[in-house]
Amino acid sequence: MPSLFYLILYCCCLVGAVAAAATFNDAHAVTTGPQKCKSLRARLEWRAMKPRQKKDYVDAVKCLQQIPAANKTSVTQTRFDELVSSHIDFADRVHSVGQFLPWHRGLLIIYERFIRNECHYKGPIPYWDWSKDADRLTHMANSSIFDPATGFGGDGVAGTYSLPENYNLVPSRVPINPYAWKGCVKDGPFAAHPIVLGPGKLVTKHCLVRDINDTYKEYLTTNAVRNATIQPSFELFRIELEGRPVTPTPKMHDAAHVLVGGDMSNFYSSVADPLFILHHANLDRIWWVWQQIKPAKRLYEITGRSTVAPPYTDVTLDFDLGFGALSPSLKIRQVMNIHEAPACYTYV
Ligand SMILES: *[C@@H]1O[C@H](CO)[C@@H](O)[C@H](O)[C@H]1NC(C)=O
Ligand SMILES: *[C@@H]1O[C@H](CO)[C@@H](O)[C@H](O)[C@H]1NC(C)=O
Ligand SMILES: *[C@@H]1O[C@H](CO)[C@@H](O)[C@H](O)[C@H]1NC(C)=O
Ligand SMILES: *[C@@H]1O[C@H](CO)[C@@H](O)[C@H](O)[C@H]1NC(C)=O
Ligand SMILES: [Cu+2]
Repeated sequence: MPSLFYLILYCCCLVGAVAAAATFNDAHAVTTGPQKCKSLRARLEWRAMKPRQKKDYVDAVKCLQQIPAANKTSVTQTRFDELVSSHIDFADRVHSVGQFLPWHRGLLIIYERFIRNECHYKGPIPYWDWSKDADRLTHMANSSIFDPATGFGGDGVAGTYSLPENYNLVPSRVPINPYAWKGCVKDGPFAAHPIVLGPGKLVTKHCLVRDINDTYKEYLTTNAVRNATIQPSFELFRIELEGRPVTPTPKMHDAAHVLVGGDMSNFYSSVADPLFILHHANLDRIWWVWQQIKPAKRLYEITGRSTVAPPYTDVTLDFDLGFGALSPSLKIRQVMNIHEAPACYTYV
């Protein structure tokens, strides 16, 4: 089982943008106290969204995949690429550590800001509550999240994609799992969009690849969620959710990444699959559920190492998350309470 973990991928983040709240830049003003929100944007489960909202959301993602990068480089052509690139650059530092959840919450906040400010998206950020699917006996690929018309497209088509010959030549702490690249997604809204980043740290133009594997369903059930939310401390909760550095079986973060497979299963470049945002919004929601069980203690509870390798240091609320050229940094303290700016969202 431990070998699974090396193949497993990671995750990421979302952002929930809000309509009328304080702007992101306001929140960056030099200030100490909590930043109030004018209103809270609700994040909804994908299936609770109306057909029109789903279409608008997909259009917003496509918009991000079209508009030019703010800082065009040889590898980042679009705004969407810049999100993928930030995760590739930070992946080794923001998984298996105390800042795992805050960093991904921050990435989603930035993402929401992009689609709202640059793509004029006004609707909710969706999350994918995979437990609704995992609790059933049906195949995961039958979930409506993978529906070509009302979802994100389906499984990869076998034999339509091969990893490049040199896929393991770029040094990476978490190698590409060569057994999770069944084929190109041939239906749904993202079938025609070429991905330029990944797999992993490679830069190769390729189709969106998936390899849906029901083996991981059992780690995504309502019981699995409960096993996390009953944990008494942040560190125990984070490990039960993330499964890192090492747990004997896969945990939810890794399980949904590897269940989808392909791009989504890669530790570095998983943001390339639009489902990344919905998966991380769900993890973020589960963290919020855990925080709300004992808000007085948990709203600002952050513990764990901030470094993956020695010398170890402990994470604090003043830790700078850092997103590279993507965005000004955020301190952990700024993302702990989603009802304060710059977050200003809630889960329903
Ligand atoms: C999956 O969906 C297909 C097509 O709707 C259906 O024929 C099949 O029975 C379903 N199988 C499972 C196990 O969910
Ligand atoms: C699903 O994943 C398991 C565990 O990694 C693996 O043994 C199995 O071959 C995979 N199934 C398919 C159809 O790829
Ligand atoms: C939940 O925790 C129990 C007790 O440790 C364990 O037996 C069970 O396998 C866990 N279930 C999941 C889905 O993680
Ligand atoms: C653009 O990206 C490069 C490479 O990541 C970085 O060195 C530079 O600071 C960035 N420029 C801006 C304006 O963000
Ligand atoms: Cu991640």
